[in-house]
This record gives sequence, structure tokens and C-alpha cells, in this order.
Amino acid sequence: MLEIHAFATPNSVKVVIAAEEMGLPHNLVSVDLRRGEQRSDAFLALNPNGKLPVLIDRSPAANAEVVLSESAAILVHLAEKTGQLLPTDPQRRAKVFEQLFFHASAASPAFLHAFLLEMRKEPEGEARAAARKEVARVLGVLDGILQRDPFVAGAEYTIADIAHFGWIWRHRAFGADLADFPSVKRWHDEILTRPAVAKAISSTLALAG
Ligand SMILES: N[C@@H](CCC(=O)N[C@@H](CS)C(=O)NCC(=O)O)C(=O)O
Repeated sequence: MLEIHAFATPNSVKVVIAAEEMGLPHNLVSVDLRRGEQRSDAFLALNPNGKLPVLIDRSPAANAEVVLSESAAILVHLAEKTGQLLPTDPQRRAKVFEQLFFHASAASPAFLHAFLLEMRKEPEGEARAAARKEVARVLGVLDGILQRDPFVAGAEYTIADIAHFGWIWRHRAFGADLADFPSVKRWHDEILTRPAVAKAISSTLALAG
């Protein structure tokens, strides 16, 4: 049984979606960010970086207990464990990693930065405009890719789609309108209809009560 330490956040939902898609039984352990529980000694012992999500994999198939942070690393771990949502063909696999790195190094930080600025009560300023511009740039890159291919790393749905979707599902919270990115919207709306995704969103949102 997997233990997923999570809250109702974009990075958390990615791991829950992957577990649901792969049919992996899991327990969700709530770490309430509103109460600063990510800074508790118990949580910092799991992830010294103090951020969600964290996966604990004690499954008998694993050689030893695996405690992992960083949502992209967790997605790779689950894909390798199950042989799902990560192609074995080297070129197709490399395109998945390309998107995972693009997500972790560019998309996720841009979306988080814009989200934090949207949350502020201050009037719109230069910082917010710059953050929205970077969000639009990143979504534009993805829109170009998705005009050509059904999914972000090619013809098949992979963990790279789950990584991007976890954030893009909350696009309104970081000030984006998917009407400006029709191919991203087509992809987003299709992923939203997947039963595993709907179930994961519902259980992740329930963590916030
Ligand atoms: N690169 C990390 C980012 C994790 C992250 O920023 N998590 C947020 C929630 S979405 C968090 O735990 N924030 C708490 C804090 O910064 O104190 C990942 O992909 O897992």
C-alpha cells in the first residue's frame, strides 16, 4: 500500500492521478499547508525541503522502503514500478523525460509564481504582468506541441501529461484562460474526462475539507 502525503494542491494531485491510473492502492495522508504542517519535524524528516507531495512505498515488490519527494521523480518511480505510462522505446521515453524536465524547470515554477501573485490583494502590477506573460509563453509552447500531437510527448498518454495536467487543471488560479490555447484546452478537457483523473481530483480536493 502506498502512502501519499498530500494536500489539495497541483503537485499533490499529479501523484494521486498516477496512482489511480495505474491501479495502485494508496492512502492519502493530509498535510495541511494552511496550518504549516509541512514545516513540522515529522514532515521534514520525510522531505527536508518541506514541500508536498511525498510518497512512501512500502510495497513488498520494493527492495526497501522508498521515501520520495519531487512530483516528477515520484511519477517516474510509479511508472517504472508498474511498467505503465512511460514507454520503453528509448526515443519515446526520452520525449517523456524532455516534457517532465520542461515541466519541472519551466512550467511548474512559472505557474506557481503567477499563482502566488494572483493570491495577493494588491492591484495588478508589473510583477503580475510579467508572471502572466511567462505563463502565456509556456502555455504557447505546449499549445504548439499539442497542435501536432495528441499528447505532450507524442501519440500516447504518459506521466508527462499527468505532470502538466496537475497544474494546468488549476489554470484559472494562476490567471490563465485556456480559450487562448485551443490545443491545450482540447488536451485538458480530454484528460478531465478520464475516470481515474476525476477520482483523483475528488479525493485530493477532499483533503482541504
Ligand atoms: N518541485 C516540487 C514542488 C513542490 C511544491 O512546491 N509543493 C507545494 C504545494 S503545490 C508546497 O508544498 N508548498 C509548501 C511550502 O512552500 O511551504 C514538486 O514538483 O513536487
